[in-house]
This record gives sequence, C-alpha cells and structure tokens, in this order.
Amino acid sequence: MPVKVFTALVVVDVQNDFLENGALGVPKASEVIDPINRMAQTFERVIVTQDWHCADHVSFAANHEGKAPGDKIQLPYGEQILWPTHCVEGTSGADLATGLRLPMSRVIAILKGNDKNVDSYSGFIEADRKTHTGFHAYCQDRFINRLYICGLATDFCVMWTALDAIHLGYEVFLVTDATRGIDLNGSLEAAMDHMKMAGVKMITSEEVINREIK
Ligand code: VGL
Ligand code: ZN
Repeated sequence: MPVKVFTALVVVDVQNDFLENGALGVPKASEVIDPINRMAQTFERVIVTQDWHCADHVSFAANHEGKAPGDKIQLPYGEQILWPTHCVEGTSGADLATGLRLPMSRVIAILKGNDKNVDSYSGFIEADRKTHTGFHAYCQDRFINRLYICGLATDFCVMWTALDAIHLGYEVFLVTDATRGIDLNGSLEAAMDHMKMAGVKMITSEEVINREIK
C-alpha cells in the first residue's frame, strides 16, 4: 500500500539579522520572502525555525578575546566558526523578517541555539548532536513525512536541517528560488552538492504551489 503523504513547509531562519542589512546579512536574502509568502498560503502546516542565541553565546566572535568573525575555535563537539553577534533573543534582529506573511494559526516555531555553550545550525538537533529541538517529535505526532525546506542560509542552517531531515527518514525537497547562501570560500556550491548526494530533491516554489494545491 502506498504511504500517505503528509507535508509541511519548513522556513529556516528568515529573520531580520539575516536580511541584507542585518547583523549577519546574507546576500540577496530578501528575495526569499515573496516565494515563501506565496507557498505558505497553500500549506496546512508550516514550521519556522529561528536562531535564538543568548547574548553571551559561544558562536559570537565578540565573546572571545582577540577573535574575529570567520575565525574558528575548537569546542567539545568539534570545530565552531565564529560569527558576528546575531539573533540575540528578544531583539528585533531575531524576529521573523519584516515582510514575511505566514498563516500564523498553522505555524509552529522552533527556537535553536539558545544554550550558551552549544550552537545549532540544524533545526532538528543542536551541534552537540544530542539535544533535540522538538521539530522531529512534532512531525512524528502529525505523521509528517515530506518536508519542503526553504530560507537562510543555504550553506549553513538550511543544509544542516535538510541533511538531518534525510537521516531522520523524511522525503526532503529544497525550494531553490526560496533559499540564499552566505558562501564562505565556496561553501554554497559544496552545500548544494552535499544535499544532492544525500538525496535532497530540488524544486521551485512554483512547482511546490502547483503540487500542493488540491
Ligand atoms: C546561521 C550562521 C550562524 C544560519 C545561523 O541561519 O544559516 N548561520 N547562525
Ligand atoms: Zn547563529
């Protein structure tokens, strides 16, 4: 018997600090807003993730003497890239991007990276690779088995979320016109290759809307 498909739209970290003029601005980030707004209307379930750091977070270069954004440090869970201070809990930079229009009664938000000592690019499991955010449990409870992933940044939080989704057994699509990358030393192309190799399928927002409208 074919397995019934239950879908969700996953909107990764579309927050003010990741827009072009934000604290950790992603080039062309605001171009994702229109396709996301259009797709969101057609989904019964929308999961948004938000980077939600405390001010003294370990991933901020400003919290390490003599370090600058882009430098790397070793942490118990492995290598950590240091970033400009961004998405501090309770600041407007951490809010969902101005302009994002989601059907809020059908949305749940997953906050990540709040533990001072642990970063989280993935929406599912934090960088210690132990702490679950509740995303997977929510999907299991709703029998969700197909995810359409979009948002920021393609080569960090989007990629990690998509790869974890594959490992957790979901069918995963990346909505290519609704994601933008940071691209540190070729990381964007590497991320696209990595996702394709792992089994992430590529789709456009228009195709998603045509498929999902019943
Ligand atoms: C992200 C770097 C640091 C992202 C979050 O959302 O891709 N990147 N924190
Ligand atoms: Zn972050």
